[in-house]
Amino acid sequence: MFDAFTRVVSQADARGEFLSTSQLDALSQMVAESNKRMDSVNRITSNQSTIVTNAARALFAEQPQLINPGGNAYTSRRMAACLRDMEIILRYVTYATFSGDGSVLEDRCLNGLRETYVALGVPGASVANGVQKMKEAALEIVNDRNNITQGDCSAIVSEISGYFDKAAAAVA
Ligand code: PEB
Repeated sequence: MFDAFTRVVSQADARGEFLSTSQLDALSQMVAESNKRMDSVNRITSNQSTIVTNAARALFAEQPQLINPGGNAYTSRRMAACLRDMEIILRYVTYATFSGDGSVLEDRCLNGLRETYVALGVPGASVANGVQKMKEAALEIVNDRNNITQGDCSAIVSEISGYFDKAAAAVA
């Protein structure tokens, strides 16, 4: 598991080189912009249950077969597992966002997830759809113009977006 700093250090160490100016510049930029990162994580974290619930509701409205008898989220036990899975994925997206590196998400959440879903008969494409809905909701909160000091959040938004996309692609 890396963060943005340890990843750069480990790459430089593997080559036996000092950190390059461009690496230092990129990390300085990241530090300079770190309030946006912390604020984004804080916003997603404090709205996590709303994000998960609304995304699940929208998913089941679109794909009611999931919650009908025979559907993969039918019965409270499976519904609970489904909501929990969405929450786990969102949680790892916040960890990746916080550390500025996707490896925690990849190694501890997505690795083997597709195979787990195939084995369980959980429809991966539906999970991916749910993840995309969480992405929309999360980014709306991160970008909420009524609540943030106006500024350029495009870099952090596209980084967060990439983590959700990675999660969706891993199970689709
Ligand atoms: C992954 N999900 C399920 C299981 C596991 C995971 C390991 C089996 C064990 C269990 O039931 O608890 N666990 C989860 C995860 C990590 C982890 C992401 C990462 C660290 O440790 N069913 C649907 C929807 C979707 C869904 C499309 C969006 O119809 C999910 C939610 N996951 C779902 C369901 C089950 C499950 C298990 C319904 C239960 C399946 C079953 O027991 O038949």
